[in-house]
Amino acid sequence: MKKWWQEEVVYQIYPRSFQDSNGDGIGDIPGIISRLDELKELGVGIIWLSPVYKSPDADNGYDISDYRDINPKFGTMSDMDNLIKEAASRKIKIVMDLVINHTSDEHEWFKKSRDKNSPYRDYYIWKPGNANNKPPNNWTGFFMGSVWEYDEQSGEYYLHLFHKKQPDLNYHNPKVIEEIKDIMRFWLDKGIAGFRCDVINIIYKSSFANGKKALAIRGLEHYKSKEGTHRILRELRRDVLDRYDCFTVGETVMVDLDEAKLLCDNERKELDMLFYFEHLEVDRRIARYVPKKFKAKKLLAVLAKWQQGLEWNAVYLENHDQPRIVSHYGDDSLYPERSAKMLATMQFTLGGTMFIYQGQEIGMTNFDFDELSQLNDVESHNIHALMKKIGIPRKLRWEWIKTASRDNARTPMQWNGEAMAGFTSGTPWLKINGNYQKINYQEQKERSDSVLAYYKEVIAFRHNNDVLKYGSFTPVFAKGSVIAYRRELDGDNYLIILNFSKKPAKAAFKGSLVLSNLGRANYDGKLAAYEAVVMKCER
Ligand code: ISL
Ligand code: CA
Repeated sequence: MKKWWQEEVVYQIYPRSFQDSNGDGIGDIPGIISRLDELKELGVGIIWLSPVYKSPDADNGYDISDYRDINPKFGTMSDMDNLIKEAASRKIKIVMDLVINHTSDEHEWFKKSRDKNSPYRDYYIWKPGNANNKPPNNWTGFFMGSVWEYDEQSGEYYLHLFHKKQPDLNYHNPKVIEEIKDIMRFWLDKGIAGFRCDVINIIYKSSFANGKKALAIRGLEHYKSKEGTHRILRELRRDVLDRYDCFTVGETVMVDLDEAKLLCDNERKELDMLFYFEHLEVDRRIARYVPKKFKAKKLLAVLAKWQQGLEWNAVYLENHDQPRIVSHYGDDSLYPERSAKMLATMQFTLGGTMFIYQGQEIGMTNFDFDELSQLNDVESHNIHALMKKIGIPRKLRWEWIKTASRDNARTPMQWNGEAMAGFTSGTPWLKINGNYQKINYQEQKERSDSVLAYYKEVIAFRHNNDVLKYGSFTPVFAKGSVIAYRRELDGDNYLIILNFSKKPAKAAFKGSLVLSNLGRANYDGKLAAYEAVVMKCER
């Protein structure tokens, strides 16, 4: 059965970088409200808000100190209520980020939990040190280093898979699950339409034994996609989510297809869909920071695997943790607009719910920082320090941080060519990309061959197209930099051909052209640099 959230385009907002309304250099909720019309015009039906809850911002809001309050930097609860209302009046729904693997260490629960005798002690994962009072096991975390932090006050260690200011909740404790249910109800009762569930496949730790040898993230095998997590997801679904008209999309780290199938199989009633990473790691080695050569053929194989493997996909090319797609699989120097449109063509001809990230619709590029000190992201700093420690040469370190830093996607939205790109009247919290006079919303809005215009076109094209939304996916061709795939439903079919290179290429296929990133009227078998064509074919 079709669901409303399968048909909509979801737009991810990273609040601190979207629109500042009061000149403090930090994007905020009133700023978002002031841009709802632009989102409506683009064709967006759902907004996913990265965390706006109260937070000391050790990890930009992914460390929550109060799930029922708003970070004063972003506004107030009444601003939030207003956003939900204003969005609804434009038929836009809001989805919140649900960060429940961990809280902030400044959350009331954790503060109380530091006391061994508190009923909150068991809300988190506390363990005594080993014989020499060294950390309880050898696990290493997502932001590098041991996952254990020693707490003087109680003489024990607590577990944190991320930053030490992000202690992990204890999902062996039923009280924690009840608290989470209440938080979910609180937001659903306000009228939000669902949750993006942060690192949801690692919430349940099934054992605390030492991890096996690993280059990064040692210990993963003890908590990734465990039965305990499946059980909790079903419980949240049964007791809360199924009572509302809402959906969930899980962020599932290092998930493989078999795990993913279990996590979002319709019958099992766990998640509605999930974000996997494999399609963005075609040119990455473990730990995302180490590059390897991009191969279009590999990308097609990965797309085919997930498109065919899951009943329903969550399709995305960017988010706040990833480099900009035009800088990643496109060419942001020679063919910025054309390659951005080629990638838009790819995304919007895949099956699943579409997720785009702020700035993607105008082809924003990676951050042009020229000093490490211009980066804010904790992960970038930690990884850089680690690379230095293990002796990676300066030049390589710089290259890797440049391509993979999470701040690549976090620079402020480029609204116009005026001072501070129309983002703020003050000093932005993170430097604005120097290319804002060339790449900005205002300029593109007025130009019919802009990336923005093309996004509007592909969104509208897809809206009325069941083949693209629900059709089957078949890989057809992969040679050099060119890939082709077919989407088919009830005898109707489309062939999509994409060139991932600045070199022209040939791919002999016939059909009537329905979409082109070069504004072509027909296709003669020859592809220009970064060209994309979509053809309707007879079969
Ligand atoms: O971004 C990553 C790759 O370098 C991941 O390791 C990332 O930390 C992982 O995908 C989990 O991300 C989510 O949870 C984190 C938070 O920092 C990210 O912003 C969030 O998307 C902890 O809450
Ligand atoms: Ca502000």
